Amino acid sequence: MADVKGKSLSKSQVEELAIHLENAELQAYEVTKITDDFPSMTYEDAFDIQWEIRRRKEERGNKIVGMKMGLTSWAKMAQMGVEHPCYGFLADYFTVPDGGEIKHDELIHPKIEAELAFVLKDELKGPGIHIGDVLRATDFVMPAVEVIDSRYKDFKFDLKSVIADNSSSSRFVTGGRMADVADLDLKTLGVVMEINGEVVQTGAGAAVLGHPAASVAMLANMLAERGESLKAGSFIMIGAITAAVQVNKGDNFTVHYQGLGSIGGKFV
Ligand code: 0L1
Ligand code: MG
Repeated sequence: MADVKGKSLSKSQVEELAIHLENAELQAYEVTKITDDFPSMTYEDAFDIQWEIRRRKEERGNKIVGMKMGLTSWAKMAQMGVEHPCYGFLADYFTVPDGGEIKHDELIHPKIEAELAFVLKDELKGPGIHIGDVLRATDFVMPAVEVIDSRYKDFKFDLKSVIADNSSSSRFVTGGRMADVADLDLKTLGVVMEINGEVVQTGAGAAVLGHPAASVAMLANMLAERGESLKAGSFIMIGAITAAVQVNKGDNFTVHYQGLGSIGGKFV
């Protein structure tokens, strides 16, 4: 990612912006994108803010249960006017059981995305990780649905602002059947998303950077820029196979995964 090195924000500005964005998340209110007030902030500043939000949650006793990639489809990058995927972390309280209820009032303007999750059996440490490394290190893949909820008004942001906002992470559902990557054609694996019994989106795995494992490889390589890696046992959501769909209170959703079963939930 261009412009990833170098900082323009002080430590106290990073801390203030982390508190600002985390409060918006926890109390479910919108804010304007932070680059409006800090136009010279860098990608490194943006990741510093995200990692400070993560540190604050861990300090309060939350566990980090996984990672997610975002903006991994060329269509979504073009739609949002950004030029590179991003990553975020998944905290323990983001987890929703399959078929469970998601409280709409705890969120601002949630949307759902059909994704897949990879669970690793071996560590992946960049740089230079490629699809083959990911497939060799994968224990299994399984269905996942992400609920994104940008803290920015009307989902209007740029890439630096969205990275600082933990890439819009808020909730996720996982379940269905786990499968060995050797038994799947991940590029053609089809998904069908239904809301209130109506099909609203369909897609195939190749929507994610041409191959779902490419997303995990990119995450390992991006983490390496901060000296971090994906440890054995990591749970990683690869980014949206379908467009994100807005959901309202009372909506039920189900996503069917070719050969991997279905998962769903309800917004209450
Ligand atoms: O998970 C995603 O692909 C979303 C990342 C952030 C962008 C957005 O909020 O739409
Ligand atoms: Mg997503």
